[in-house]
Amino acid sequence: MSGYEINFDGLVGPTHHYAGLSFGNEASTKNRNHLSNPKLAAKQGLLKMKALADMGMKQGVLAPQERPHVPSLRKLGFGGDDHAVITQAMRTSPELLSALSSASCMWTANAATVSPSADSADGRVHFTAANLNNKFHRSIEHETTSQILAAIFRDERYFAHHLALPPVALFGDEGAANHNRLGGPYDSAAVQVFVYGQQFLGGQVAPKRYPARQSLEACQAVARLHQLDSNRTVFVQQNPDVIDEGVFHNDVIAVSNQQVLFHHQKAFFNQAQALNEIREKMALLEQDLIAIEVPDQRVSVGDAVSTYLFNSQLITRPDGGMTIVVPEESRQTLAVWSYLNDMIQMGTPVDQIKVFDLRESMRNGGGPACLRLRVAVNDAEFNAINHNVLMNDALFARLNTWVDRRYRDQLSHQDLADPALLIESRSALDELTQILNLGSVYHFQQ
Ligand code: SUG
Repeated sequence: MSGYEINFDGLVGPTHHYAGLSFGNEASTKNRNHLSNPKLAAKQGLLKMKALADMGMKQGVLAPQERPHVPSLRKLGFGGDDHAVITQAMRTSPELLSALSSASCMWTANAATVSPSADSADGRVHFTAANLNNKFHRSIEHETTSQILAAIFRDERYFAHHLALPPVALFGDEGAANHNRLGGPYDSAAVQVFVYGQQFLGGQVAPKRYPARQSLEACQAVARLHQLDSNRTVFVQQNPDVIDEGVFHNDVIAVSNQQVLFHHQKAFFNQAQALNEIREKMALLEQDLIAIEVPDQRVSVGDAVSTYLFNSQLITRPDGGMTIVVPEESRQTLAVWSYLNDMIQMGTPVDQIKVFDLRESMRNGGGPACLRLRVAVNDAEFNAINHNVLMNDALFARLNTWVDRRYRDQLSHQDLADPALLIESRSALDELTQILNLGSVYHFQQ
């Protein structure tokens, strides 16, 4: 098989905590104010990255961003030196300090939408940073995300970077969490499937209880920027009823890899029609869709949301078989675990299950798939990226030691105002910049 899929996982930042910031994401709401363990969170993530690298997968690391984000606090009127900014924010608006301290950039599925070069008219890999406009704490991520991506994918002959879309609901964009790609080899043309929550101009159907974060208008803009071919692009509406049950991103109810689309019976609006369009467009590329549809009777939407069965990663191993990477919560729920064990006997390419403990991230609504951004590349593109971010034994050991030395094993809301935390986080990122050779992506003063 030619081409590679590289999974870029977000390294959890030193201020990881539970702030209840994401209305519509039930884990985030439920775990508000629980004590967090940033050190454990980072190590759980690193273990997943290392395990995939050990399986022969290409695995990258995306660096966390500076938090608390003092420049944003200053924009909101908090003044004085950095310490004064933080203590003043804690005194007058602890919620704002918490939002601007969120380590949410760890969920790199929301960092950007990525289109491989085989799909784009100019033959380059296109990246559009997601504006994450629906949630204030995430809306500040895209600027640094763009810089980090540009520091990894530097060569303009191969890589094209687009700024985030205008930050309004009409163009609400949550990146690759609402984007699937169906086809054959990673470096051949495939069908890109954009899943939106709501059409804002002239749309009829929308969720009632929770927000639709992704708009059709954003999907269309990204498809234009990435120069995609309309014969190989599909726009599908997510079922608004499942958004109202806590499916805040499409990757909580569906995941794809090559020809396989693993999804719940209630994932999409007009599901049969959506699958037909995908199937027909794949046929133009001489590819057959393998749709694994999970009946509601076997796994309810509620169980899908609480176990993150669909927030799994489907990866193609070097031997050609596929492994499904699920969080421990999927093993803990009988209906889900029994479905998974039946699924690997169904004769589809998915024939192996791997389970990871990602509890620290899961408690904020982030499973295995949320933690990674997929970038499909050919050989020349692979050689052109910054290889210092690729996981191997040496990087794993270095990052583990870095986490051990730099991270706290407990963090409460009160701790966010601790001036020592700001200093610790900045010096940790400073060292990380050198480990990953990222140049000057952070702009703080040491
Ligand atoms: O955007 N949680 C993230 C989880 C993102 C999951 N990503 C994907 N499904 N791809 C979100 O809702 C919670 C932060 C807090 O409440 O402290 C948060 O931002």
